Amino acid sequence: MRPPEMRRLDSRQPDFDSAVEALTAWEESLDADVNATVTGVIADIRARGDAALVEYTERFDRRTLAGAAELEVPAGRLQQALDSIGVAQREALETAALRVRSYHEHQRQDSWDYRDSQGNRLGQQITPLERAGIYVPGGKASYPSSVLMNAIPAKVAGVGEIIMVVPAPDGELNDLVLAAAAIAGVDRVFTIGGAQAVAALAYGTERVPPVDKIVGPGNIYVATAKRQVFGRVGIDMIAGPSEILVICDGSTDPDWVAMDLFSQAEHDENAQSILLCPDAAYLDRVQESIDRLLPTMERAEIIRASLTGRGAMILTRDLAEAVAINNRLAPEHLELSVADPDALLPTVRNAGAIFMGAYTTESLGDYCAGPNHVLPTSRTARFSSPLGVYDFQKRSSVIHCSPEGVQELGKVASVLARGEQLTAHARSAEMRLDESGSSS
Ligand code: HSO
Ligand code: ZN
Repeated sequence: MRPPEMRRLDSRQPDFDSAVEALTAWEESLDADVNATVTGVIADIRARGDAALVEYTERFDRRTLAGAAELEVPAGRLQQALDSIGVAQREALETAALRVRSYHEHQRQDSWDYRDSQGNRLGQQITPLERAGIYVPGGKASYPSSVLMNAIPAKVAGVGEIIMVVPAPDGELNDLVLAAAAIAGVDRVFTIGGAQAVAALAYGTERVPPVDKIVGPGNIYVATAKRQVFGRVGIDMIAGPSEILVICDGSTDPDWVAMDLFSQAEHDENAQSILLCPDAAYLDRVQESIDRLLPTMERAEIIRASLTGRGAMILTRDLAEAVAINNRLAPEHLELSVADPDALLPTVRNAGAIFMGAYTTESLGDYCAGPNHVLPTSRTARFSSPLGVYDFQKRSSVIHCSPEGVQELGKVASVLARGEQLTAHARSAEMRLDESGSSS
């Protein structure tokens, strides 16, 4: 196999701006057929509930079911999975879970209030969602680490019940996924997938309880279904292919950098790995590492397709320019593989997660450092954040006016309401004023 030549760009080249623009070109195809199919599936689940859910599951997952009861994984099965996996896997999952929990505990928001100068109390009350649904894909992207990353923030937020759905093609279930669910504190698991699972979570069936929010990645049918049920329930985000952008000053072992680029490339042919460095000779050295290491990789074909398709090496004038380009691309993961990452950190505006220094490979963040690995992709890091406890907590405003405190507010509200010709608003405020007759 010929080694992959990554696209080379130079920030001094005349068409550099449009070359960077071209790197961002990724649109999840909004397929009209998929959209129509999903609309049909959702309508069917709403109309026929469990009966439809059983039919779709039999058809798409090649199963024979006696009834909807068989779609729920018995409670004891999670513990059984946990007992069945190897000690090393179990200990690693438990360590990761502990660390992810500690990190997310820092994110918990508390209710607050204060008193204004007139004695009114104003505040914000935090309430966890009652029920959250977690979608876990079947097949090659069925990651136990993602079960931890989705369920633990919900648990820390205090969500009342966590419902997980995961398809079981041919009846096969991944024990590591079930073990992770047990460790994370998932309450109920259903072996359903696709748009039908999203519809069941959004609307509920006789068997599957309706949830308030659906999180977790999935294929185009799942993503389309999440878009369609949004509004009825909350959703986390629509995740695009994984992305890594590495900024190097030339001091990191090029083999390390090559492997970090591979680590996201191996997720998917459409994943994007980009390297920025002000030293052209160093880019050559990383390319040599890629050529040498790629044949040793199990997922060599996927990595090759990703690196040659959407990957790039960019020669920059200096590190400051590298950060400026990063800010334009707003990647999911940014590695600052430089001797002094703290010097660059304050200049980073857009990145889902920032990995500091040569030792902090992104893969540690994927599994066990503590922060969440569900991150904004496709440049959405410009305006959105990692999945967190705040995604499972909501806020209610609290207003408590005293008899004295209402006097000034009542006058202000009355004037504004009359300006809007909303007389009932005005009078309800005025009735509470001392000088008003209470029925005027
Ligand atoms: N890097 C992925 C998450 C993951 N990696 C799961 C390994 N397992 C998110 O972009
Ligand atoms: Zn990963």
